[in-house]
Amino acid sequence: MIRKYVFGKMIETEAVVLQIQDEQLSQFPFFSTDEKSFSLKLEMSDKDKVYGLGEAVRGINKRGWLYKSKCSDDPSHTEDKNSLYGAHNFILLDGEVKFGLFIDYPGMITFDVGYSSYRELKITLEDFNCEMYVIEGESKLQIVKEFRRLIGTSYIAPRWAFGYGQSRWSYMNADEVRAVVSFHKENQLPLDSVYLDIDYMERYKDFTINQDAFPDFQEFVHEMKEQNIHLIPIIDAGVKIEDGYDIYEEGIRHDYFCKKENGEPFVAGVWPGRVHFPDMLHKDARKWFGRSYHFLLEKGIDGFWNDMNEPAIFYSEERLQQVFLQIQNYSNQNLDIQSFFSFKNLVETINNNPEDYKAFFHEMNGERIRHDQVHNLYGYMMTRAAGEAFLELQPEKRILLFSRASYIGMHRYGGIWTGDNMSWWSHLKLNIQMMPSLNMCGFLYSGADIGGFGGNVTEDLMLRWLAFGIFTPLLRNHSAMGTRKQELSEFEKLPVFRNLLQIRYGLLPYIYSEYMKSVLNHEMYMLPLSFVYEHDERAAQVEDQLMIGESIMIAPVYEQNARGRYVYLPETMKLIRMKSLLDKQYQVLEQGVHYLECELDEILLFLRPGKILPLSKGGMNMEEVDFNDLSFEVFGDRAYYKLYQDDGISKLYQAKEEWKNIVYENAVIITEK
Ligand code: MIG
Repeated sequence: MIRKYVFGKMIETEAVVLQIQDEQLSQFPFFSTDEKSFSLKLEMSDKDKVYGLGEAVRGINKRGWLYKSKCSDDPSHTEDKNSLYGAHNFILLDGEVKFGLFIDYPGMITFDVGYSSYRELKITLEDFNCEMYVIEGESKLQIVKEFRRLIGTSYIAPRWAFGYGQSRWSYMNADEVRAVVSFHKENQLPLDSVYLDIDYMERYKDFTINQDAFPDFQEFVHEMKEQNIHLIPIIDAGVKIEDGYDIYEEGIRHDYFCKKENGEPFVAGVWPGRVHFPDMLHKDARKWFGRSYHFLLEKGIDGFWNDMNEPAIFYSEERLQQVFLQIQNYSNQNLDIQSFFSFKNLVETINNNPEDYKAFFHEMNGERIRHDQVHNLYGYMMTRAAGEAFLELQPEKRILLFSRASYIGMHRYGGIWTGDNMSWWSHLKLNIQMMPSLNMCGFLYSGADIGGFGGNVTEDLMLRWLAFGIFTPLLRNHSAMGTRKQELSEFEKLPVFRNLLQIRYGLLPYIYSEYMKSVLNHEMYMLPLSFVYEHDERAAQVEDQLMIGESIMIAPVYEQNARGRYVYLPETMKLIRMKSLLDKQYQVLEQGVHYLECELDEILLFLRPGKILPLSKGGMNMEEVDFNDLSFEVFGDRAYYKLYQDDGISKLYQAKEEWKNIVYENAVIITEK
């Protein structure tokens, strides 16, 4: 049951796909306003839990903290923060009353989830123009399904994008990429893709190639394809200002860049130096920017990651000038301590400064709108630009696409990665806790930088992170310039990494089937336990185990030096302790809490009663995985599984979709169509 309430006149976000009649505002269940803002208040009981909010810090139950929906380029994902890169305005209250609430509003929202007062949920918007959807259902999962039906089917990634991807900021030339690929091949480490970070471009200009580093790019893409490796280039939001650069000149000629109040294009500084931001919210500009991906598509590229699209601003021309002026003033004074700190602050607040986001404008359907009012749509619309262009340019094929900034609605065009995390144990835990919240909001194809982006990884952290990462749809090892190298070639325990990746490729028939089911049925691929065991109070306390699809539960180890952990089983399950696809040990465990050992070279999988886990024999890349040569793990005398398969690359209507019933009875497995 979905109820829609319309307040004022919202700037259209196209987050929602269902047409719903709006209700009388007098029926709206919670509401309070003051002069300056628009806020909803709701009393919570002590036991109520709050889920949702997608990409956010802290636990699965969001209660007790304050979150702001404001796409932010902030590489420090510590628990004192309020915003990350995405703005996902869906929350689900689970208590005496149970409902979901989606606030469709492109500006900033504050979700005070029992932070100011533990018993109060308070949501504040900067103005009155928004649409709200109140969603009721029998269970949390039912509410999520309704919500997802409202916002439309999630993006479907090509199947090869479920393979292992290796990334680094940056592989500087073709030979560095070749070295990564040969190392994986020589050491029997599966690999499906290598990512190209900003240095593949000519001076960071979108839709160009650095000719010195990649002399014949098209040929190189081809060479990699022959080895079943997909190259995935990055695309940044800002377009370099440079005479003679076609994208810049086209943008100027057609007037497609965001403008300042005085009508001149807004200038920001990012990686390419001075840039203009394409007006992704302007229909024609969006079409133009999307079509520009053609430059790479025609060279055989079939995947992209969109970065810096909050949009990130290192500096604006105006701010820089102001700061320089003020610094001159300071330099003539004898600084007292107060002015020392304001001087320091002056420089530290140059990047991503809130004032700069008020200094440029979009044109949406002929109307001029100041950026801060629609801030959370920018990354969404950049990714939509690409997604819509792919539909036009390569209508038959799935193209890999994911973004850093996002808003609900973008989930129909691409996935996300969770940005610049650190090589910290706490960020492995954050990854575990964030995944189900992303799933609630429709971002099914998602994942974190495995091993951590910033900081220096250690072998044990890498092993534990990969042991979790093999369950996330996007499985990518990425790390920042200047950090310790993080490719698997850097580690001593190669055989263990090999086994972990082999397990991933073994699990692929299941992972892909469950992912596709969650797309097609508006369900979740990674779930908190309490979304499956709805009335189990104990399960609702568990924040570090997840259900993966319908057959299994996982309990990752995420603490340094831990050689095991406590695991809660909501029902009797069959533990499969895996060291490799061939080395498995089984143990039936009763409902309740168990301390289980888990060494660095193994993973723990828990199979539910009556369920089946299909496994392939693995492979060195997706092409080698035989999705028809399966073995089955079974728990119980009778068990059942519905397996989804398709060709993994065509758009759905021609992807040769197939459902197979796998039935286990009287000790035999039968597969039927
Ligand atoms: O300001 O392209 O999140 O994945 O490696 C940093 C360089 C810009 C941020 C992305 C990261 C990428 C990096 N980018």
